[in-house]
Amino acid sequence: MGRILEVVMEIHFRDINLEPVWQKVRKGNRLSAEDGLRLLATNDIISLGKMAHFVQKQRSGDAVYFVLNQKIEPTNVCVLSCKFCDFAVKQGDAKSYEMTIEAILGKLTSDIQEVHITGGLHPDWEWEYYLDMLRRIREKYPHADIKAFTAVEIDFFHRKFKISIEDVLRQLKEAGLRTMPGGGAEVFSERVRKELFPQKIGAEQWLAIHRTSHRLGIPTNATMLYGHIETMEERVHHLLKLRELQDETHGFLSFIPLAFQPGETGIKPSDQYTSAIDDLRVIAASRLILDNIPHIKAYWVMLTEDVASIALNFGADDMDGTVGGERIAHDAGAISPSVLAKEQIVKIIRDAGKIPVERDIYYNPLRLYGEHVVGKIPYLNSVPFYANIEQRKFKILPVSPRRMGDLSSRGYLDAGLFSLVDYLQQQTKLEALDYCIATRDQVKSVMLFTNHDWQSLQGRTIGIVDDTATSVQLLRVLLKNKYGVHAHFQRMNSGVNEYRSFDAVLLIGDEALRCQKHGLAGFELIYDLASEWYEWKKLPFVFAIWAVQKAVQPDMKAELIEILQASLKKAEQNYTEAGALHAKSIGLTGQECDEYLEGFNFRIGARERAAIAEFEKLLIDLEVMERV
Ligand code: V47
Repeated sequence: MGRILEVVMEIHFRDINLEPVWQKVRKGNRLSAEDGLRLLATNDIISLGKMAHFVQKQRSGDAVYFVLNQKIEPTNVCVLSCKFCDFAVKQGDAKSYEMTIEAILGKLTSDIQEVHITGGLHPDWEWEYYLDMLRRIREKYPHADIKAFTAVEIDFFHRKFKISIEDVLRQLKEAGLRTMPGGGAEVFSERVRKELFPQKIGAEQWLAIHRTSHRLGIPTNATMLYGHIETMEERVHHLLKLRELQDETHGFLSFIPLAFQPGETGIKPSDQYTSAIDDLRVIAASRLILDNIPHIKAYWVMLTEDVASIALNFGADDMDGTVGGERIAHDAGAISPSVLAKEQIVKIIRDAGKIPVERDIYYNPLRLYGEHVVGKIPYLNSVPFYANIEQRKFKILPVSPRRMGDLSSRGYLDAGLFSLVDYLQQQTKLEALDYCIATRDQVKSVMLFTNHDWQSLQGRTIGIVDDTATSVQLLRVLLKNKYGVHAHFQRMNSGVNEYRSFDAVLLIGDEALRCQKHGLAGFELIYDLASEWYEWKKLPFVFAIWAVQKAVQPDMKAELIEILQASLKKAEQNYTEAGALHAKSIGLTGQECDEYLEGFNFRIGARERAAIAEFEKLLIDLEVMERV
């Protein structure tokens, strides 16, 4: 077996202006506008890419996401005349088209996971038509999630139909809207707006609409159209405005840099498209500046497959999807195909050395196309196992506890840090290792936020964050067996939620930690579920346990144990250092990180085994689980 190597990352800079930026990136410090300009000006593309890839790995491990999606552009008739757009035409134009709902339904198939709708601002269509479009899609394809209408369209509906922005969004959500695409942002600059799209909404309204959307529980994406007449300063300003809003709402799922296609727009000669170098610079700089947006998309439609493929090692962790026919970029001369087969996307991602992860609209993994995949709970308390991990053959997939259980039950994972309930349910297939995440008394990251004492939760509705597998069962056990109370549980979306519509909410992981520190608006009381368990049973609580599939070869298993042991040992010498990057990303100080990680036991001992047995017994009594 090989010797365990120190996991260090060195970059040999040709552009020394990048060195101070790298120092900040390594420590998880925020980049300034000046740093952003250095990134966008550098010719040291390889060093820039390495910095962005470092951040990408921290956030997404080896995963690159894609979705089986179908783009629908219901009409190209548009009341606006933006100079950069070759897609829009006026009513009556020989190239104009209008799709009926039947025609839209005709473009969908049952394997489609995401329907992406965006199009021209049609002067005559009624409000009901848009609502009906969403309802009929949901009716015919209930498994397909809808991402529809950019902020420009939302603003158009608001003005045309005299409905407030909030009501436009509420009604669309009720009709089936899940998320909003990021288009229409162009570049946040009044100068550019006046020149290229004077009739279109500006930065303030675009951001206000996304803010409202996030508040209503509709996550969104963000874009930036680059490579036309914008300056580097305007690019950086754009990214900083997005980062600012994300700090406030946490509602952006992904950022998509859109490479300008000059076509016949007249803004630039048609052969002056962006260079691959500039595309990679924008992707990498976005990953580094947007430290709070989870995903960066390499939108192959505009980048080409070749550039998108390289971007997967330059900060991008998402390929968008199969798309199924696109017109906005192609009408402006994009040379990419207008559809990619799933197999081609999988190949591009594999060739980039990543795990192809087929996802849903919220980035929950549905299927994996890779080998030797180890699941990682993406919360601070799992960091000791991964901070110093030397991966060797293994690839790391960050995935919520509940989804990890699901992927494992379908044979997609070799090993992982499983939520206890999933391990207990899959004991016939999984073999436990001696490592776990167990509390001593409190946990600080599995918290119930409410305004009611335990007894008064009787008959009330508790919102349960989508990620949890074990915590929700612990809550059930506490309510029933400790307090004799029955409450209703309702799963919440991943992403942003309207927490106030519940009598209580159960949060876990980083979000719980953040809310434990800063409070959750609308809720006065916070219960720590591990403290509740400890008071009752005088035992630790084991939230997660390391396990490998029994089918995994013994040498692979031994190798995994060896590298886990080494990572944990190193982390235990200095929790502050091991968790620094992660802790900073959720607003914790080094000392808070240290105190938090000190509160766990990462190895299974006699008391942890007793705690597992006790919890298993309670679950069987509650008929949550059958005896395995
Ligand atoms: O808003 C228009 C841009 C956008 C051109 O949210 C052009 O997941 C390049 O927003 N060259 C629509 N771009 C596409 C879009 C999008 C794409 C993929 C994923 C998502 C998402 C969103 O295309 C428009 C506009 O900014 N656009 N003309 C052009 N000539």
